[in-house]
Amino acid sequence: MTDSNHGDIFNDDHVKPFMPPDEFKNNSQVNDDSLYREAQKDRYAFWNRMADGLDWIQKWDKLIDDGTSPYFKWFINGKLNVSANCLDRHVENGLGNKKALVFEGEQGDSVEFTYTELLKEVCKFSNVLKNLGVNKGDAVTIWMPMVPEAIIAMLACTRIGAIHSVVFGGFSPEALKDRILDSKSKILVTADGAFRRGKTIPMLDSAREELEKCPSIEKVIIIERTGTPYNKKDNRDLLYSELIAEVGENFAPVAMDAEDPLFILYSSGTTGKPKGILHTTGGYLVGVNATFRYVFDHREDDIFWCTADVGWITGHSYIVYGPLSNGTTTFIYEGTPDYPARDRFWELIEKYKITVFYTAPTAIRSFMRWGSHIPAGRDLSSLRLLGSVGEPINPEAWLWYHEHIGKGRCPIVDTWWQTETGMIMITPLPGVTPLKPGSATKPFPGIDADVVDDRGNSTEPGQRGFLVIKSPWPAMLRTLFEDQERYEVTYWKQYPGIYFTGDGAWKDKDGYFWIMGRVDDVLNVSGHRIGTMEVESALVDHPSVAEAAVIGKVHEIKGHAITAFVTLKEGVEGNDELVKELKSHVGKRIGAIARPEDIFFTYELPKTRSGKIMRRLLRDIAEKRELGDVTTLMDPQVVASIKDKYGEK
Ligand code: 7RM
Repeated sequence: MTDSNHGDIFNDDHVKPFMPPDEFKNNSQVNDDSLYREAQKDRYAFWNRMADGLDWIQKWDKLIDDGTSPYFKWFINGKLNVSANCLDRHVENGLGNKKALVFEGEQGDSVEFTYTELLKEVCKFSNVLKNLGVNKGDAVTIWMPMVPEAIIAMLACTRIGAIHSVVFGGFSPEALKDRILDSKSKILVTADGAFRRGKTIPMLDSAREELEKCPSIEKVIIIERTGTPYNKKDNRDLLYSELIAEVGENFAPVAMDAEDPLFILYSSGTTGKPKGILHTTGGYLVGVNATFRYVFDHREDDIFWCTADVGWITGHSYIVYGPLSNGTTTFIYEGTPDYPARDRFWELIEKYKITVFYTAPTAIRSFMRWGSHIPAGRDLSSLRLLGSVGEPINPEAWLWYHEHIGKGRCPIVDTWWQTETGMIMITPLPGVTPLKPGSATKPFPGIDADVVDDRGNSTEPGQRGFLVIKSPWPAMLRTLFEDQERYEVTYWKQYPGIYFTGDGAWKDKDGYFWIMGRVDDVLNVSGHRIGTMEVESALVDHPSVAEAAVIGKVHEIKGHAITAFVTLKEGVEGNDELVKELKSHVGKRIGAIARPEDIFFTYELPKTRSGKIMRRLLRDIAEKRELGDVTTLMDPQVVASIKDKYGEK
């Protein structure tokens, strides 16, 4: 362990579990331990049955090939199409007039698509992509605000068998460029601009220069969302509205192999370069389809709202593929919770009669701070189930959510998972599992999770260790795009044959998992994963900066607040002006979410004798703790000087 808490004993004796309310239990998908028992008896037979729930063009001849760990294959020789599973089969089954996607814009505008209508839009956009030369296996980058076209574009890619790479709309043009270069996308789908708290933010126009550095991009398809002006580049830029007006409304879904790539999603790691997490077709869809059904207790009349952006894995799996493959109505909102007023989310729940609401602890902590009188002013009686994802939820926030949003009636599913896992891994089943606020409870049926010590042995109850997954699961990442070595080193080297999550955790005497957050240098800022190294690389590439160390200071609302310690080059003076400049420099390199909250200049960074920056010390200073062991420090003077500076602020 890198941490000073090694060996601590935890217990939850003070926790009184919340039982599933009878009314919920009696109407739920599962209300006994049958799924757990089925999977325990034979994990593979369980996944086999889960896969049977999808439409396969050709059935698999073997469930899994695990002979070449860590390169697992699932549903060998199975053929299917993701968009056909999310759309066509529901229309064929008589759900054509059911709402598939409901959208509300920041301005209060609203659009709804039935399954028949969404299928038509997806077919049209598939034709557009095909006409532009996009084929099976080609990469398409999608950099968009939260509008229906983002989802239509994703589904159209899956219909053709093109690999989508959705880049979060809040990432900067430079971050977009890096991801386009890595994936070698031919096409970029983007917008003229995005609405943000009543203002418009330019998108395409802001990316103009960076796109010049992307030789793979042949065409840019533009959704005109805000009317923000941009210079149209001849022979490259095309309007979405014009393109779809010219094409047919049918497009036959392409039969994809279960192991054909479905999408790449870039995620922060411990180096400056983001990792291209690769998911494949069959296993991913089986995993998100089954977890959506059982974790969110799918019911025919649900209106499901996951507040994530489609640019994150939560959006991929539980706005798009999980809900739609189950024939659910999925709701999306373009804006933020505090515009035009702080009751915007509750207004939407009231207006659309949302039944299942899935959000992040950072949002819940903001709602708490704004006050319970705000949700109290709206009718939330349509809600029946709540979810949490993205970081550990503190019991105080859990209890507030349960009382003030769920009114004591709604179970909360605290779902632990990662971009890499593709699907929810540790979670309650809401009609079955007694809930303990702050615990993600137990592994989903078929998931072989454990907490282990340095040597890979299971820890005793209450003993802190590392969270690992000991057997493969269908929606697991298959590799890092064009970087097998990094895939092996990051996830499979710590414990051979076992997937290393990078999270610390402990189990209690009832086998409940308590996740404690990352053990590596990845920060969690408002539920977004940001690598300390990414921010450090952005800082050191500024001409005034010699060296930088970035830490996450514990923050009440955001989880972590980014704090940077910077040494400047000879002769450069550190002043407020430069602080501002560096903050905006990082914003430009990565995106506003990665802007440091505080920057401190120091003549040296605290380092070990081997030259490793001691971020732990900086964290202790930032959080005003007694400093731990400093004996390995190269120059003890440095700490005194940093402490002085820190105190000045
Ligand atoms: C879904 C998502 C993954 C990291 C993961 C954890 C943290 C996510 C929870 C959680 C405690 C949770 N994917 N995390 N969910 N920690 N309880 N319910 O967020 O790739 O962006 O982040 O997020 O540290 O490793 S992610």
